[in-house]
Amino acid sequence: MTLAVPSLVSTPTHCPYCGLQCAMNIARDSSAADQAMTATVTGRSFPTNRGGLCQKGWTSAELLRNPNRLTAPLVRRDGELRPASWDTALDIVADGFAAAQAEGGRDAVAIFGGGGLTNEKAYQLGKFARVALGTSNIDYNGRFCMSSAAAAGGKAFGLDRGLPFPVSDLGAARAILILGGNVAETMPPFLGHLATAADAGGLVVADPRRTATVERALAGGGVHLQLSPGTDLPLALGLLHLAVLDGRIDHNFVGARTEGFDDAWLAAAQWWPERTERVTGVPVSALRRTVEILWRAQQSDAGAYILTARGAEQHATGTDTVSAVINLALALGLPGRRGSGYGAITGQGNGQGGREHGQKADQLPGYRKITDPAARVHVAQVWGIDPAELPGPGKSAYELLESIGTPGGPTALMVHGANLAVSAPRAGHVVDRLSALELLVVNDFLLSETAAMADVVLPVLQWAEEEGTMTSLEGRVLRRKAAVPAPEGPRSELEVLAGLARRLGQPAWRFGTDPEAVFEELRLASAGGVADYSGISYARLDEGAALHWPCPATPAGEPEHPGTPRLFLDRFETPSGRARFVAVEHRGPSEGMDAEFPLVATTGRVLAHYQSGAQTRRIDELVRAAGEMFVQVHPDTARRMGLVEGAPAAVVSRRGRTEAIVRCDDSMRLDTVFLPFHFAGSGRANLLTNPALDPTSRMPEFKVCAVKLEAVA
Ligand SMILES: Nc1nc2c(c(=O)[nH]1)N[C@H]1C(S)=C(S)[C@@H](COP(=O)(O)OP(=O)(O)OC[C@H]3O[C@@H](n4cnc5c(=O)[nH]c(N)nc54)[C@H](O)[C@@H]3O)O[C@H]1N2
Ligand SMILES: Nc1nc2c(c(=O)[nH]1)N[C@H]1C(S)=C(S)[C@@H](COP(=O)(O)OP(=O)(O)OC[C@H]3O[C@@H](n4cnc5c(=O)[nH]c(N)nc54)[C@H](O)[C@@H]3O)O[C@H]1N2
Ligand code: SF4
Ligand SMILES: [Mo]
Repeated sequence: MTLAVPSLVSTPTHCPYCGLQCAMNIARDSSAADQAMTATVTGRSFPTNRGGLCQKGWTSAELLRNPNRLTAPLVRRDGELRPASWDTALDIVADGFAAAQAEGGRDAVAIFGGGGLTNEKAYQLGKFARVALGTSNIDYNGRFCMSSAAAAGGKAFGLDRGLPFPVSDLGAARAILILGGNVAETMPPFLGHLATAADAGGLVVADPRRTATVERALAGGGVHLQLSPGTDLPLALGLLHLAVLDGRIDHNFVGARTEGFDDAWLAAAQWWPERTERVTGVPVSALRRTVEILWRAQQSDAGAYILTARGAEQHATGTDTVSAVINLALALGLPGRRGSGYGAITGQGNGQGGREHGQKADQLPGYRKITDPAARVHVAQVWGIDPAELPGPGKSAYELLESIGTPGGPTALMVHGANLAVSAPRAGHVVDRLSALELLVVNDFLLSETAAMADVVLPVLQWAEEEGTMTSLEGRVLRRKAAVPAPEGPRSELEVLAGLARRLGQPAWRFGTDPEAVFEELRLASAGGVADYSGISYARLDEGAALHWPCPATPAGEPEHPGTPRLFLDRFETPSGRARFVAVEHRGPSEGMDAEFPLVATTGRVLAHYQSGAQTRRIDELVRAAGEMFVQVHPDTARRMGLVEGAPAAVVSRRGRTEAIVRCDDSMRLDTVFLPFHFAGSGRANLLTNPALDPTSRMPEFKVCAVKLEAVA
């Protein structure tokens, strides 16, 4: 599109950051010598953001002209990272991979991916690992993000799509219960979809903190369930118990569309209201009101939703916790019906697509299982290999990192789109493990803390410099467009993988560099799978079609598939077509508080920063908004520990010590402190966190660890 000023060019695309994938236009002066310098961002009308953006979105053009942008490959020589040519850098990486595999076998090389990668990159990365390297060791940071919700969604519904309905459906609901999500800071435009419920007094938020999202609920007369961290599971069991006691079960729905209620009820039967109050800290009156709010909305046909986010999911009991929440939703008759439902709020920009195309240890494209013989045959045929050559499932993210330097563990690792030195649990130990590698390769466009540790850094293109697709939190596939010319020096990740694959002896046709051609192959690989993209094309997306997967190809001459905005309306994707209740028991956090570590630390996000902060800590406006690591604590707790507002403190756990500025807040629970995980160095929240893993999803316990506070001179 050309605007009034002839040299001004505007490109419609989407935000680089979170899963809401707000729509934006990027305008640039095409006559400027450095067009990125002229790039400006404006919000674009779109159902998820309705023209709005958050502070991170508004400032995102700064990423395109960041003075710290990596422009040349870096190779470590004499202990220092020094610029090198692409050929030299790729030769070193390919030779290093070959040497590692000659010594330690195929699995000696590991790949770590990210939920921010486009569908095309995530797909190609999975193929690169399985085919060019033949390694089973590939996993990604989505393991730290959506894995518990995905596992529980799969168990209950036979399919995991974060929101099985469009976000905008929430706008009609009169009641919404959010467990462990602070969307006012993590997806501000999302709040708009909660307005009807919030204004009707129907927004209920379970969070140990009185967050901005909680404030929005309370302003409209809603409810704050200020639970103790790690007690969402008994909270959900207690709510189910109350629903039964008060006769708030949709028996018709439970009878017709579900199975397994009796066992789920047996587990919830012991969670009488007073016991639930004792364990969670939430008063019985608030529990009862929550059930009443949800039930009344469901009965009135205005609709009710239950949503989970990381606060409820990032626990070693995360999968069971989400199962307990889904059980409650099923008992109330919410899922699989128009205007009501359960959903998990996907976090990363491509957190949804990133978990469908094969960068997860146990997965092949199309959300297929790598252990499924039919899936192996299908994908191997698309890739032009023998199914027997495909490796089996590999280790989960933390287990993969932990196995570095152990007998049989990987000796070379290549990272795409994650900053593990900051964001992985027990980060001190993870940094030790990364240091034990023979070869660490990091692909990034900035020198993240992890890139700074690497032996080879490969500078890649970013977001608005290349084409691709993303799949948003509502399962809608979106076009990401090149909105500014790519700078000299960096290469697209597809080119990096192609260059390495060729050096590893792969034929050129198998690792192409054109995103659309990779997408065309992804369509074939996904055809017939759970996440079927075969009916989606760049052309359809560019025409503006709203395509939510599954969207299978249709025979020639027939109309194209319209996509599936709403899942489960007729049947669930289980063999019986019924949703499954999963009976779960409360186990509690892995680590207990004691006299030495008397407080619970929980971790999360603030508005101004994204994830490890690698991108947002380099944008002045965001640094001004939130520049330093802090610990949020009740003033009485601070006083008890000898601390005052604004003073530096050390937060100490059984694994490490983090330095933070004390921020007193009298709405905090006395037993809980909160730390953002966006800061680096000695301010890393993850120096403290507990890598206890969920037995099913292998999600680490990011949201609970035992700590003490100490004054710092
Ligand atoms: N500004 C910003 N936005 C982001 C991101 C970002 O880094 N910064 N990241 C994106 C990504 S990848 C993700 S995954 C999403 C995450 O989005 P959210 O899940 O909304 O974010 P968090 O801050 O991790 O956690 C939400 C809330 O959980 C609460 N909490 C802590 N422990 C518990 C508990 O045991 N139970 C309950 N019920 N609540 C608890 C915290 O107090 C916090 O307010 O955000 C996305 N959007
Ligand atoms: N304590 C604690 N820890 C947490 C969490 C928590 O709540 N508490 N949350 C967890 C969650 S939900 C998540 S999602 C993770 C996220 O944590 P990380 O995985 O560290 O995520 P980012 O900071 O987004 O890191 C992405 C990196 O990749 C780069 N990058 C961006 N796009 C691309 C690309 O296309 N290609 C390549 N090669 N690089 C790219 C960025 O510059 C950045 O350096 O953190 C987890 N860690
Ligand atoms: S809410 Fe998420 S997608 Fe929207 S502007 Fe903010 S960071 Fe970007
Ligand atoms: Mo995430």
